[in-house]
Amino acid sequence: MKLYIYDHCPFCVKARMGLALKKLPFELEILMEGDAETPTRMVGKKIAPILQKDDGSYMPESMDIVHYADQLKAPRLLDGSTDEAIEAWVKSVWRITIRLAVPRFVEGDFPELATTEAREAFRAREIRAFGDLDALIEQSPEWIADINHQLQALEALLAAHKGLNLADFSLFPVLRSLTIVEGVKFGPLAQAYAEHFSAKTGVALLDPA
Ligand SMILES: N[C@@H](CCC(=O)N[C@@H](CS)C(=O)NCC(=O)O)C(=O)O
Repeated sequence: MKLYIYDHCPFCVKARMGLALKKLPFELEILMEGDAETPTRMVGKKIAPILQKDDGSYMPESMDIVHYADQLKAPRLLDGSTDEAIEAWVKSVWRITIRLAVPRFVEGDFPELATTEAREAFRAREIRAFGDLDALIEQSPEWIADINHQLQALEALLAAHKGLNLADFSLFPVLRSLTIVEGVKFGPLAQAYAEHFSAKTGVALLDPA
């Protein structure tokens, strides 16, 4: 199987988690930002992640990929259960997480941005989605303070979180995205959690920028 991703993309992290935690053999292929043709040929639009299955067919949608991977071989990792408190936490921080991460992703050292054309295409699509990226940077201090406050509350949720469930596919991508934000401070449980999933999945944490 081949998984097409953008390295920065939190949805792609979910798919990478699904395949890696199942210990399935797969090739990781970077789609270049600015290359609309390749994903459009595969699934009809510019999107990542995309899984190319062993039969050659293509599957988009991160959680579809996770569930597909989970049924490929025993034992099942997921039984449909989740951790509602962690899901609610992720929901509450998603909006500012993405606004903190995006302007830093645009400047980041990611393989999908390795050409000037790719980086400018990515910048243009994020400006279309989020408006002025400098304004997001200017708002960062208040958002970082908010996130750090929320991260303190996450510690108790992680202390109560046992085993793997669907909430992990929401939480790890968000924490990994936050590792690019200088000044964001994980508590000890969040730090251990992020390092655990990074080691288990091969998804590297990011350098603060
Ligand atoms: N619902 C999709 C969302 C995937 C998604 O939004 N991916 C972004 C990258 S983070 C994307 O490909 N956006 C379209 C683009 O590049 O223009 C999933 O969970 O896989």
